[in-house]
Amino acid sequence: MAILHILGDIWTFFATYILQKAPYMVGFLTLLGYALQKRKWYDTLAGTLKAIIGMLILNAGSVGLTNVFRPILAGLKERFNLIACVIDPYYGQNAVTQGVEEVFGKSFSQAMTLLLIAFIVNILLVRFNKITKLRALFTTGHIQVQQAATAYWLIMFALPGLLAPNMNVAMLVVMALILGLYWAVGANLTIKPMQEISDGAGFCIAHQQMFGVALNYWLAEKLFGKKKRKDGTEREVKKVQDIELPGFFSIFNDNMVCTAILMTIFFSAILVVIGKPYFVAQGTITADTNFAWYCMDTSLYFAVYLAILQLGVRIFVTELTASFQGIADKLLPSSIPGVDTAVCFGFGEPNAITFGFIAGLCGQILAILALILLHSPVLIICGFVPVFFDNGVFGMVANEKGGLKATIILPFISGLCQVFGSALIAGWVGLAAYGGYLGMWDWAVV
Ligand code: ASC
Repeated sequence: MAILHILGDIWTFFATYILQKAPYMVGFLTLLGYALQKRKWYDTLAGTLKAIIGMLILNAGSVGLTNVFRPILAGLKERFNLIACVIDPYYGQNAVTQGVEEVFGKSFSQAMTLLLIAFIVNILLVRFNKITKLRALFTTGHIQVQQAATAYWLIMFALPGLLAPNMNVAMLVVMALILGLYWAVGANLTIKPMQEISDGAGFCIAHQQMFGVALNYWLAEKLFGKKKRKDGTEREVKKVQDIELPGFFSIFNDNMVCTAILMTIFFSAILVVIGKPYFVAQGTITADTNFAWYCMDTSLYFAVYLAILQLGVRIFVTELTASFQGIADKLLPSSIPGVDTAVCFGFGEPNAITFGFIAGLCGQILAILALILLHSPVLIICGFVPVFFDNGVFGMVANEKGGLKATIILPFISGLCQVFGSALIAGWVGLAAYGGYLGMWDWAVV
């Protein structure tokens, strides 16, 4: 019995501090990979530390972006007293935790067990990749927790038969199979696009828009990519980086400057709509703060955190992919690590991220206006995470395959889909009543 107790404690520790914390999960995999390659202990230590620190830096960038810009978008809801559902992973998780007992009479305490079984399903699917053809291993625990929460709700809604008291085990097994399959298949779909963007860096995406990445990559090539015309000439693909802007506009070729200027215009407009009194009431600024300066200062942080995030990627990706060879050679043949979507922001054309974000935000705002005009019973508020992390990566793959036009049009359409899809699902399954829905592309559309 004591041994079971100890094993239980080890599992709880692993689940809490490693599996759910992406930097330490990546560190753990790096350690394991180098150990399997029998590297010298001090090289293993150095590589593991770099992997963890690189991921922590990436996190600092992505948390910074989210912390500064999420309250601004959510501020629209409070400022105008809207009863609306915010599409954001954290609001979504909150909504599930709050409502699940009331609606289904179940608590979410089985989440960790669900996570473990689903992760094992993912590992098995990859282990037997000769049959399954699936090679991607999920390493992003915080994403797995958010998805486990939303999947828990959606599956109970769709299969109410599983709610019977004697169906507990069946319910967990069904959920774990569906989630584990989604992780393995979804991440696998991103292998080709990510190899192309990163010149074969050896990772894929384990996040919340994997089907979206595959679809946008495919659409960009089909609709905007290179094509032989009837007269034998080839349709040119003009990528974001191919555009030589003249005079003053040439400063937009520099990603930091481009991001800073565009975000200052966009976020200042939103901040002005919300108005200074709201931020004074929130205690963010005082009555004598110069509001124009505040708008500029806040907006510039977009470029700052994006640069931090990209630095983190450069530090950890090499370590993870070099060490993962050990895992792919010894434990899971031909496997590839699936990482946070922000990792691809360290590769490819950085301005494509900014364009994708802005186009996606325009799509979302237009869709929200349509919901208001059509008197939709569910109103949606943009969440920063879906609008930025989904559409940023869509912009990137669209640019790679279809150039500038694809970089603007595809994320714009994605923005529409995120809002309309989330309004439909969140309203239908009853999550909108609890104020939030996950809202990331796969979970709004697929
Ligand atoms: C998400 C989520 C985050 C971000 C982050 C992006 O879906 O929950 O915290 O995206 O993973 O780097």
